[in-house]
Amino acid sequence: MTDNKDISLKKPHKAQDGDDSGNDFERENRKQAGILLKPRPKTKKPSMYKVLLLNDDYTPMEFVVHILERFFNKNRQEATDVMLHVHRRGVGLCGIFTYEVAESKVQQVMDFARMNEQPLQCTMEKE
Ligand code: TYC
Repeated sequence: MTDNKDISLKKPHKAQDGDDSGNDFERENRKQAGILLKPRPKTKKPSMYKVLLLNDDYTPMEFVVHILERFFNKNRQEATDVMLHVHRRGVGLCGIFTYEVAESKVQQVMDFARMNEQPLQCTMEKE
């Protein structure tokens, strides 16, 4: 048995794209009115992760620009802007991805830096 007191304690359902099934309160009211409810889609938006580059005193600027073009599909101007941001501020955003993609980008950058004997560091954090 569900009444409004129970459902008010739950996190309200947030409608996503293609979900016209309404929030918990609307659904409860429709149910009470005897309206047949469409089941909610059981899809969830994935958590997203920022991939960040860290500054250091040794990695050449041109190498960092190359990384941003090669692994983050930036054009030369975008790559240069991000690189200079990292150089000046210490950290900068390369892109935002699902967990698996972010993890793979970090691994590719770290492998490529190590292969080229550069100390460049790349990390990810939950958005
Ligand atoms: N600070 C480096 C230099 O002066 C350039 C650099 C930029 C290094 C960004 C790392 O993520 C980085 N050569």
